[in-house]
This record gives sequence, structure tokens and C-alpha cells, in this order.
Amino acid sequence: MITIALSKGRIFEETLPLLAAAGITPAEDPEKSRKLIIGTNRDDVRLIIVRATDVPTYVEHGAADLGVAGKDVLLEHGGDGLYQPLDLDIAKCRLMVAVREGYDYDAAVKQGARLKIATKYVKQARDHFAAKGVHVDLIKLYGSMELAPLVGLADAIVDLVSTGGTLKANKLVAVEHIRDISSRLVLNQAALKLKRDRLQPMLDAFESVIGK
Ligand code: PRT
Ligand code: MG
Repeated sequence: MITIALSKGRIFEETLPLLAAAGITPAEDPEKSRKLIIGTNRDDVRLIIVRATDVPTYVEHGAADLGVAGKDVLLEHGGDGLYQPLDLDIAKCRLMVAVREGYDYDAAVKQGARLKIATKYVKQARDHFAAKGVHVDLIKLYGSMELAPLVGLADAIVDLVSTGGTLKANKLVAVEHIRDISSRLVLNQAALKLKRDRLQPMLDAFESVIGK
């Protein structure tokens, strides 16, 4: 059996064409089903539906042979023991610093003020501000980061932006681009050795679709 770990939503949706290229069709739609293990048209392939941040954990421990995870998630997780052969070029967005409209971020940085930063991406935020030589107090959040500057929890947030609609709706502006983000294929290293005969054709099929 080959087990593929995916999260619901954009990653599942954008992985479907890649699975199709490998001849894999899910038997059910995870948005409509409450099942966490979903069969496919192939007897030897199944999908497991997990939180986006949990994909690396399932693959690292071999509970899934492969999975799809955002670069944001992989950088926070550390990616230890994972083989990351392919950038799938899906679920694209940007990791950015954002502040309330009218907040003078550049002046605060120039003055050497200690900034309060709310984020789910503590590791990447710490590295970013350390590289700039800016002192920060990091406040870990699990979602709705956009709220933090509006209610005085933080001076700035580090969050993902795709259309920019969420920032705009909350009167925030992006002031710094940290990195471009896309999702990568991650594989369990032992699984790749033991199941290479079945995994390699899948990787080749995925690769043939990327960039088309
Ligand atoms: O949503 P949930 O809490 O269940 O989990 P999750 O947010 O970890 O998962 P999901 O499915 O939302 O995101 C999975 C992956 O998609 C992330 O790890 C990213 O690599 C990638 N991705 C791409 C995004 C976005 N674009 C994105 N826009 N992940 C989140 N967002 C959020 C962002 O955090 C912000 O709140 O969407 C909002 C901004 O979107 P715009 O379009 O208004 O700019
Ligand atoms: Mg989300």
C-alpha cells in the first residue's frame, strides 16, 4: 500500500491534476466526506487527510509514504528525515510582514524600537528579524493573525498573502517580502528505498505536469 498525506482545501484541489497524471483518482471528495482515509481507483494507493501542518509529521514517521506540504510548513517543521525532490509550484503565496495602515514601520525599525510580532511562523520570523538586526518579541498565534495589530496585540504580523484581499479587508498593508512560498512533494526516505518501483513512476508523472 502507498499512503499519500494531503490537507483539505487548496492543497488537495491543486494536487488533483498531479494525481490524475499518475493515474490516481480519489474515490471521494474530502470536503464532502468525513472520512480521513480515502481510497482511490488504485487498490494499492490511498489518501489520508490531515492538517496542513501535520503532513511532515506523518511522512517523517512513515505513517504516510509521501505528502504535499507548503514551504512555510516545512521551514517551521525543520523537514528532518524528509526527502523533498520536487517543487510542485502549487498553492503559491508570499510570506510577508504587514502592519496597520498608517503605522510607520520603517521609522520604527530605524529608531531601533523593539517590535511585537504576532505570527504562526515563529522560526521564519525570528530568522528574518535577526538577519535585519531588529529586536522583536514574538507572539505565537494559530490563526487570524490579521487581527493582532488591530487590537494592539502586536505592531506587525508575519503571514502568508496570496491575493492581498485579507490584508485589505482588515486595513493592513504589507511592508516586507520575506520569501515566495509554494508546496513541495515530501517523501519518507525509507519508503523511497523500499517502494521505489511504485514511487518513481509517480514522481515522474508529477514532474511531467509541473510548469505546464
Ligand atoms: O486553514 P487551516 O487552519 O486548516 O490550515 P492551514 O492554513 O495550515 O491550511 P491551508 O489549507 O489554509 O493552507 C495550506 C497551505 O497553502 C499553506 O501552508 C501555504 O503553503 C499555502 N497557501 C497558499 C496559503 C495561502 N496561499 C493563503 N493565502 N495558506 C494560507 N493562506 C491564508 C493566509 O494565512 C491569510 O490568512 O489566506 C489568507 C490570505 O489570503 P489572501 O488571498 O486574502 O491574500
Ligand atoms: Mg488556512
